[in-house]
Amino acid sequence: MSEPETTALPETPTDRFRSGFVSILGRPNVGKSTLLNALTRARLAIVSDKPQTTRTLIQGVLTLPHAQIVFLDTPGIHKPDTVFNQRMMEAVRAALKERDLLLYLVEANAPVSDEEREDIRMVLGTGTPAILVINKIDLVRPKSKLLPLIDEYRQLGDFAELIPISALQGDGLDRLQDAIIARLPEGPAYFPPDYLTDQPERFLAAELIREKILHLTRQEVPHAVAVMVDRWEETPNLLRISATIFVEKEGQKAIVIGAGGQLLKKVGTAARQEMEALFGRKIFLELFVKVRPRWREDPAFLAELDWRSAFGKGAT
Ligand SMILES: Nc1nc2c(ncn2[C@@H]2O[C@H](COP(=O)(O)OP(=O)(O)O)[C@@H](O)[C@H]2O)c(=O)[nH]1
Ligand SMILES: [Mg+2]
Repeated sequence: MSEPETTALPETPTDRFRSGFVSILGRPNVGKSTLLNALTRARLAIVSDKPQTTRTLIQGVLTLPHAQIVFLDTPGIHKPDTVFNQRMMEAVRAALKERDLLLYLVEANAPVSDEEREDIRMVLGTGTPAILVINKIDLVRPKSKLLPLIDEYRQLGDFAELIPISALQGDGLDRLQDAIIARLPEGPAYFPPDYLTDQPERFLAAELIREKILHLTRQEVPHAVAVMVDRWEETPNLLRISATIFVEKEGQKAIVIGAGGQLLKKVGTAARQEMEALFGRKIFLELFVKVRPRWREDPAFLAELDWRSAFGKGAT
Protein backbone atom coordinates (compact mmCIF):
# COMPACT_ATOMS: atom_id res chain seq x y z
CA MET A 1 0.00 0.00 0.00
CA SER A 2 1.57 3.29 -1.01
CA GLU A 3 -0.88 5.89 0.27
CA PRO A 4 -0.01 6.57 3.92
CA GLU A 5 -3.42 8.00 4.81
CA THR A 6 -5.30 4.88 3.87
CA THR A 7 -3.27 2.14 5.57
CA ALA A 8 -5.73 -0.13 7.36
CA LEU A 9 -5.50 -0.32 11.13
CA PRO A 10 -6.17 -3.39 13.20
CA GLU A 11 -9.44 -2.76 14.97
CA THR A 12 -9.21 -1.57 18.56
CA PRO A 13 -11.89 -3.11 20.73
CA THR A 14 -13.26 -0.36 22.93
CA ASP A 15 -14.70 -2.73 25.51
CA ARG A 16 -11.35 -4.12 26.59
CA PHE A 17 -8.89 -1.85 28.34
CA ARG A 18 -5.36 -1.86 26.97
CA SER A 19 -2.20 -0.61 28.64
CA GLY A 20 1.53 -0.66 28.11
CA PHE A 21 4.96 0.89 28.05
CA VAL A 22 6.16 2.71 24.94
CA SER A 23 9.59 4.28 24.38
CA ILE A 24 10.21 7.14 21.96
CA LEU A 25 13.64 6.76 20.35
CA GLY A 26 15.66 8.42 17.62
CA ARG A 27 18.57 10.67 16.72
CA PRO A 28 18.91 14.06 18.45
CA ASN A 29 16.55 16.80 17.27
CA VAL A 30 14.06 14.65 15.35
CA GLY A 31 11.21 15.80 17.63
CA LYS A 32 10.91 13.09 20.31
CA SER A 33 10.16 15.48 23.14
CA THR A 34 7.76 17.50 21.01
CA LEU A 35 5.94 14.24 20.29
CA LEU A 36 5.81 13.25 23.98
CA ASN A 37 4.28 16.62 24.85
CA ALA A 38 1.82 16.42 21.94
CA LEU A 39 0.66 12.88 22.73
CA THR A 40 0.24 13.54 26.45
CA ARG A 41 -1.17 17.02 25.79
CA ALA A 42 1.17 18.31 28.47
CA ARG A 43 4.40 20.17 28.93
CA LEU A 44 6.64 17.45 30.28
CA ALA A 45 9.81 17.61 28.25
CA ILE A 46 11.72 20.69 27.20
CA VAL A 47 12.27 21.28 23.51
CA SER A 48 14.93 23.12 21.52
CA ASP A 49 16.75 22.96 18.23
CA LYS A 50 20.01 22.07 20.05
CA PRO A 51 21.12 18.43 20.30
CA GLN A 52 21.03 16.83 23.77
CA THR A 53 18.20 18.98 25.02
CA THR A 54 16.78 15.85 26.66
CA ARG A 55 19.31 14.35 29.06
CA THR A 56 17.23 11.92 31.12
CA LEU A 57 14.35 9.51 30.64
CA ILE A 58 11.09 11.42 30.92
CA GLN A 59 7.90 9.58 31.61
CA GLY A 60 4.53 10.80 30.38
CA VAL A 61 1.26 8.97 30.93
CA LEU A 62 -1.75 9.28 28.65
CA THR A 63 -4.99 7.92 30.09
CA LEU A 64 -8.01 7.48 27.82
CA PRO A 65 -11.37 5.81 28.44
CA HIS A 66 -10.15 2.63 26.75
CA ALA A 67 -6.38 2.67 27.29
CA GLN A 68 -3.40 3.93 29.26
CA ILE A 69 -0.07 4.50 27.54
CA VAL A 70 3.08 5.05 29.58
CA PHE A 71 5.49 6.89 27.26
CA LEU A 72 9.18 7.29 27.87
CA ASP A 73 11.02 10.12 26.11
CA THR A 74 14.75 9.49 25.72
CA PRO A 75 17.98 11.37 24.97
CA GLY A 76 18.91 11.24 21.27
CA ILE A 77 20.98 8.26 20.18
CA HIS A 78 24.56 9.50 19.71
CA LYS A 79 28.20 8.48 20.09
CA PRO A 80 29.13 8.93 23.75
CA ASP A 81 32.33 10.96 24.10
CA THR A 82 32.08 12.12 27.71
CA VAL A 83 31.10 10.41 30.95
CA PHE A 84 27.89 12.43 30.81
CA ASN A 85 27.09 11.23 27.29
CA GLN A 86 27.76 7.65 28.34
CA ARG A 87 25.14 8.07 31.06
CA MET A 88 22.69 9.35 28.47
CA MET A 89 23.30 6.33 26.25
CA GLU A 90 22.81 4.03 29.23
CA ALA A 91 19.41 5.67 29.64
CA VAL A 92 18.63 5.01 25.96
CA ARG A 93 19.57 1.34 26.34
CA ALA A 94 17.40 1.06 29.45
CA ALA A 95 14.49 2.44 27.44
CA LEU A 96 14.79 -0.46 24.98
CA LYS A 97 14.10 -3.06 27.64
CA GLU A 98 10.79 -4.47 28.86
CA ARG A 99 8.69 -2.36 26.52
CA ASP A 100 5.45 -3.29 24.84
CA LEU A 101 6.21 -1.11 21.84
CA LEU A 102 9.00 1.10 20.50
CA LEU A 103 8.57 4.24 18.41
CA TYR A 104 11.57 5.08 16.24
CA LEU A 105 11.38 8.68 15.07
CA VAL A 106 13.00 10.12 11.95
CA GLU A 107 12.71 13.38 10.02
CA ALA A 108 10.71 13.60 6.80
CA ASN A 109 12.89 16.39 5.46
CA ALA A 110 16.16 14.43 5.53
CA PRO A 111 17.41 11.34 3.68
CA VAL A 112 17.95 8.08 5.57
CA SER A 113 21.35 8.28 7.29
CA ASP A 114 23.85 5.51 8.06
CA GLU A 115 23.39 6.19 11.77
CA GLU A 116 19.64 5.65 11.40
CA ARG A 117 20.20 2.36 9.56
CA GLU A 118 22.35 1.27 12.50
CA ASP A 119 19.74 2.39 15.06
CA ILE A 120 16.98 0.58 13.18
CA ARG A 121 18.97 -2.66 13.30
CA MET A 122 19.33 -2.17 17.06
CA VAL A 123 15.66 -1.28 17.60
CA LEU A 124 14.30 -4.15 15.50
CA GLY A 125 16.92 -6.46 17.01
CA THR A 126 15.20 -6.18 20.40
CA GLY A 127 12.31 -8.25 19.08
CA THR A 128 9.85 -5.72 20.48
CA PRO A 129 7.30 -4.44 17.92
CA ALA A 130 8.33 -1.04 16.56
CA ILE A 131 6.51 1.71 14.69
CA LEU A 132 8.56 3.94 12.42
CA VAL A 133 7.34 7.50 12.87
CA ILE A 134 8.27 9.97 10.16
CA ASN A 135 8.05 13.39 11.78
CA LYS A 136 8.13 16.98 10.46
CA ILE A 137 6.01 16.27 7.38
CA ASP A 138 4.96 19.93 7.54
CA LEU A 139 8.40 20.68 6.06
CA VAL A 140 7.82 18.50 2.99
CA ARG A 141 5.98 19.78 -0.09
CA PRO A 142 4.44 18.32 -2.07
CA LYS A 143 3.41 15.46 0.22
CA SER A 144 3.97 12.95 -2.58
CA LYS A 145 7.69 13.33 -1.86
CA LEU A 146 7.08 11.29 1.29
CA LEU A 147 6.21 8.11 -0.57
CA PRO A 148 9.73 7.16 -1.73
CA LEU A 149 11.05 7.92 1.77
CA ILE A 150 8.42 5.73 3.40
CA ASP A 151 9.29 2.98 0.94
CA GLU A 152 12.97 3.31 1.72
CA TYR A 153 12.32 2.94 5.45
CA ARG A 154 9.97 0.05 4.84
CA GLN A 155 12.77 -1.85 3.14
CA LEU A 156 15.03 -1.43 6.16
CA GLY A 157 13.10 -3.84 8.29
CA ASP A 158 9.92 -5.25 9.60
CA PHE A 159 8.18 -2.32 11.26
CA ALA A 160 4.72 -2.90 12.69
CA GLU A 161 3.75 0.28 10.86
CA LEU A 162 5.17 3.42 9.22
CA ILE A 163 3.33 6.59 10.10
CA PRO A 164 4.00 10.12 8.84
CA ILE A 165 3.22 12.90 11.33
CA SER A 166 3.91 16.47 12.30
CA ALA A 167 4.35 16.54 16.08
CA LEU A 168 4.50 20.31 15.92
CA GLN A 169 1.25 20.79 14.02
CA GLY A 170 -0.58 17.76 15.40
CA ASP A 171 -0.88 16.10 12.02
CA GLY A 172 -1.25 12.29 12.05
CA LEU A 173 -1.28 12.05 15.84
CA ASP A 174 -4.74 10.46 16.08
CA ARG A 175 -3.69 7.77 13.68
CA LEU A 176 -0.45 7.23 15.59
CA GLN A 177 -2.28 7.04 18.90
CA ASP A 178 -4.73 4.47 17.52
CA ALA A 179 -1.88 2.43 16.04
CA ILE A 180 -0.08 2.43 19.40
CA ILE A 181 -3.15 1.35 21.35
CA ALA A 182 -3.97 -1.37 18.84
CA ARG A 183 -0.58 -2.94 19.60
CA LEU A 184 -0.75 -2.81 23.39
CA PRO A 185 -1.78 -5.86 25.35
CA GLU A 186 -5.05 -5.96 27.22
CA GLY A 187 -4.43 -4.97 30.79
CA PRO A 188 -5.33 -2.63 33.62
CA ALA A 189 -4.21 0.97 34.11
CA TYR A 190 -0.86 1.16 35.90
CA PHE A 191 -1.50 4.66 37.25
CA PRO A 192 -4.50 6.65 38.49
CA PRO A 193 -6.31 8.58 35.70
CA ASP A 194 -4.93 11.99 36.72
CA TYR A 195 -1.32 10.80 36.96
CA LEU A 196 0.89 12.49 34.37
CA THR A 197 4.57 11.98 35.13
CA ASP A 198 7.14 10.75 37.64
CA GLN A 199 9.03 14.01 37.38
CA PRO A 200 9.14 16.12 40.51
CA GLU A 201 8.10 19.75 40.04
CA ARG A 202 11.53 20.97 41.00
CA PHE A 203 13.16 18.94 38.23
CA LEU A 204 10.67 20.40 35.76
CA ALA A 205 11.55 23.87 37.09
CA ALA A 206 15.28 23.25 36.55
CA GLU A 207 14.56 21.95 33.04
CA LEU A 208 12.49 25.01 32.13
CA ILE A 209 15.36 27.26 33.16
CA ARG A 210 17.74 25.18 31.04
CA GLU A 211 15.34 25.36 28.09
CA LYS A 212 15.28 29.15 28.17
CA ILE A 213 19.10 29.20 28.18
CA LEU A 214 19.17 26.79 25.22
CA HIS A 215 16.85 29.09 23.30
CA LEU A 216 19.04 32.13 23.93
CA THR A 217 22.56 30.74 23.52
CA ARG A 218 24.50 28.95 20.82
CA GLN A 219 27.41 26.68 19.96
CA GLU A 220 29.13 25.12 22.97
CA VAL A 221 27.13 26.95 25.64
CA PRO A 222 23.97 24.73 25.56
CA HIS A 223 26.09 21.61 26.09
CA ALA A 224 27.95 23.18 29.01
CA VAL A 225 24.85 24.16 31.00
CA ALA A 226 23.42 22.26 33.95
CA VAL A 227 20.77 23.59 36.32
CA MET A 228 20.13 22.60 39.94
CA VAL A 229 17.38 23.87 42.19
CA ASP A 230 18.90 24.78 45.56
CA ARG A 231 15.88 26.05 47.39
CA TRP A 232 12.15 25.38 47.09
CA GLU A 233 10.05 27.13 49.64
CA GLU A 234 6.26 27.10 49.63
CA THR A 235 4.51 30.00 51.31
CA PRO A 236 0.72 30.49 51.32
CA ASN A 237 0.75 32.78 48.28
CA LEU A 238 4.23 32.46 46.83
CA LEU A 239 6.64 29.75 45.77
CA ARG A 240 10.28 30.79 46.24
CA ILE A 241 12.73 28.99 43.98
CA SER A 242 16.50 29.48 43.92
CA ALA A 243 18.50 27.74 41.24
CA THR A 244 22.12 27.60 40.17
CA ILE A 245 23.11 27.51 36.53
CA PHE A 246 26.42 25.68 36.12
CA VAL A 247 28.70 26.26 33.14
CA GLU A 248 32.20 24.99 32.46
CA LYS A 249 34.14 28.19 31.70
CA GLU A 250 34.30 31.85 32.74
CA GLY A 251 33.54 32.90 29.16
CA GLN A 252 30.32 30.85 29.21
CA LYS A 253 29.34 32.44 32.51
CA ALA A 254 29.75 35.86 30.93
CA ILE A 255 27.54 34.78 28.00
CA VAL A 256 24.80 33.39 30.24
CA ILE A 257 24.75 36.53 32.37
CA GLY A 258 24.94 38.78 29.30
CA ALA A 259 25.77 42.47 29.07
CA GLY A 260 24.40 44.19 32.15
CA GLY A 261 22.77 40.90 33.24
CA GLN A 262 20.32 41.14 30.33
CA LEU A 263 20.38 37.52 29.19
CA LEU A 264 20.03 36.07 32.68
CA LYS A 265 17.13 38.41 33.29
CA LYS A 266 15.39 37.23 30.12
CA VAL A 267 15.93 33.60 31.14
CA GLY A 268 14.52 34.28 34.60
CA THR A 269 11.43 36.10 33.34
CA ALA A 270 10.58 33.52 30.69
CA ALA A 271 11.14 30.58 33.05
CA ARG A 272 9.15 32.20 35.87
CA GLN A 273 6.18 32.99 33.64
CA GLU A 274 6.02 29.43 32.38
CA MET A 275 6.38 27.97 35.88
CA GLU A 276 3.54 30.17 37.13
CA ALA A 277 1.28 28.88 34.37
CA LEU A 278 2.37 25.29 34.95
CA PHE A 279 2.30 25.18 38.74
CA GLY A 280 -0.63 27.60 39.12
CA ARG A 281 1.16 29.67 41.74
CA LYS A 282 2.91 32.98 41.96
CA ILE A 283 6.65 32.42 41.85
CA PHE A 284 9.70 34.28 43.03
CA LEU A 285 12.68 32.99 41.07
CA GLU A 286 16.29 33.68 41.91
CA LEU A 287 19.12 32.54 39.61
CA PHE A 288 22.85 32.19 40.19
CA VAL A 289 25.56 31.30 37.69
CA LYS A 290 28.63 29.28 38.70
CA VAL A 291 31.62 27.88 36.87
CA ARG A 292 32.25 24.19 37.39
CA PRO A 293 35.11 23.15 35.09
CA ARG A 294 34.60 19.86 33.22
CA TRP A 295 31.44 18.89 35.14
CA ARG A 296 30.48 16.54 32.32
CA GLU A 297 33.46 14.37 33.29
CA ASP A 298 32.87 14.63 37.03
CA PRO A 299 31.08 11.55 38.41
CA ALA A 300 30.39 13.21 41.77
CA PHE A 301 28.70 16.18 40.11
CA LEU A 302 26.74 13.92 37.75
CA ALA A 303 25.58 11.84 40.69
CA GLU A 304 24.37 14.98 42.41
CA LEU A 305 22.57 16.11 39.26
CA ASP A 306 21.04 12.66 38.92
CA TRP A 307 20.10 12.43 42.57
CA ARG A 308 18.35 15.77 42.45
CA SER A 309 16.46 14.97 39.27
CA ALA A 310 15.50 11.51 40.45
CA PHE A 311 14.35 12.42 43.92
CA GLY A 312 13.67 16.11 43.56
CA LYS A 313 15.77 17.02 46.57
CA GLY A 314 18.31 19.75 46.74
CA ALA A 315 20.50 21.33 49.35
CA THR A 316 18.57 24.01 51.17
N1 LIG B 1 8.81 21.78 11.52
C1 LIG B 1 8.73 20.92 12.53
N2 LIG B 1 9.59 21.04 13.56
C2 LIG B 1 9.50 20.16 14.57
C3 LIG B 1 8.52 19.13 14.58
N3 LIG B 1 8.68 18.42 15.73
C4 LIG B 1 9.71 18.98 16.39
N4 LIG B 1 10.21 20.05 15.70
C5 LIG B 1 11.33 20.93 16.08
O1 LIG B 1 12.53 20.18 16.10
C6 LIG B 1 13.41 20.66 17.12
C7 LIG B 1 13.81 19.52 18.03
O2 LIG B 1 12.65 19.10 18.76
P1 LIG B 1 12.78 18.21 20.06
O3 LIG B 1 11.41 17.75 20.41
O4 LIG B 1 13.56 18.92 21.13
O5 LIG B 1 13.65 17.00 19.48
P2 LIG B 1 14.33 15.77 20.26
O6 LIG B 1 15.76 16.13 20.44
O7 LIG B 1 14.17 14.60 19.35
O8 LIG B 1 13.59 15.60 21.56
C8 LIG B 1 12.65 21.77 17.85
O9 LIG B 1 13.08 23.00 17.32
C9 LIG B 1 11.20 21.48 17.51
O10 LIG B 1 10.38 22.63 17.53
C10 LIG B 1 7.60 19.04 13.48
O11 LIG B 1 6.71 18.19 13.40
N5 LIG B 1 7.77 19.96 12.48
MG1 LIG C 1 14.25 15.62 23.47
